[in-house]
Amino acid sequence: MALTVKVLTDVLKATREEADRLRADFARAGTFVVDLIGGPGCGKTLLLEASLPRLAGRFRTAVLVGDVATARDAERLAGRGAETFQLCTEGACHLSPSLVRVGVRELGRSPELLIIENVGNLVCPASFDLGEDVKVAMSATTEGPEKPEKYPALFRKSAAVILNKMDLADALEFDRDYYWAQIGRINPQAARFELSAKTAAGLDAWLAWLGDRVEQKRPAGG
Ligand SMILES: Nc1nc2c(ncn2[C@@H]2O[C@H](COP(=O)(O)OP(=O)(O)OP(=O)(O)O)[C@@H](O)[C@H]2O)c(=O)[nH]1
Ligand SMILES: [Mg+2]
Repeated sequence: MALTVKVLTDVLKATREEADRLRADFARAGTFVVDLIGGPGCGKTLLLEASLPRLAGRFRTAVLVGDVATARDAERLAGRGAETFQLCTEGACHLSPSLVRVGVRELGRSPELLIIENVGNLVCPASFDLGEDVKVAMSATTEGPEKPEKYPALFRKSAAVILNKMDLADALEFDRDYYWAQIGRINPQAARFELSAKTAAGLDAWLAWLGDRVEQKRPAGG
């Protein structure tokens, strides 16, 4: 039993150390890193499909897309101005810093903005540091309004919260006040965005927030 605990401890320590190394490398390169986390199908990839053409014109942008299997999301994001690599976890329900390292090694010149689309999951990805600057929590009106209360760790750790599929909110009788009241209790400092990745409504505010953060980290003269 004691041996099992020691092995587990060492694994977690190695994971933390790899995240620290990634963070140091990103700091040296002036790369702003977003860990985008949300449940399966909340619209992470569609948001990136809509965002990349506008971000890529402004910043050297790269994307690492995490999924248990398939390269479908990376295929959807191809040709949108950002270097994109698919990371397959082959069963794991979250990305690890060591798998992110594999993706980072594939990147060409250091990006100014790196977006990591994590595996669709509201629980496990919240517990893993990938060396990112910010986690961004995403949920959708189709998932119901109680997600922040039921999965508080993710919403507590995130610098921004995106509520997607607002184009469906009326049909679903989605209770927006209830949704944001939970965020107000769990993480009142979080930036809040309501948008539709499908219609692009609300996209400007999200891109402005993100762009400001990338600018702040960009090396002088970069
Ligand atoms: N109506 C509507 N549909 C959306 C919106 N955003 C995404 N969708 C649809 O929702 C489905 C899932 O979207 P994805 O972008 O694949 O979701 P995801 O979060 O990347 O999913 P995983 O990578 O599997 O976790 C697709 O059919 C999208 O077209 C939206 O704002 N409005
Ligand atoms: Mg996706």
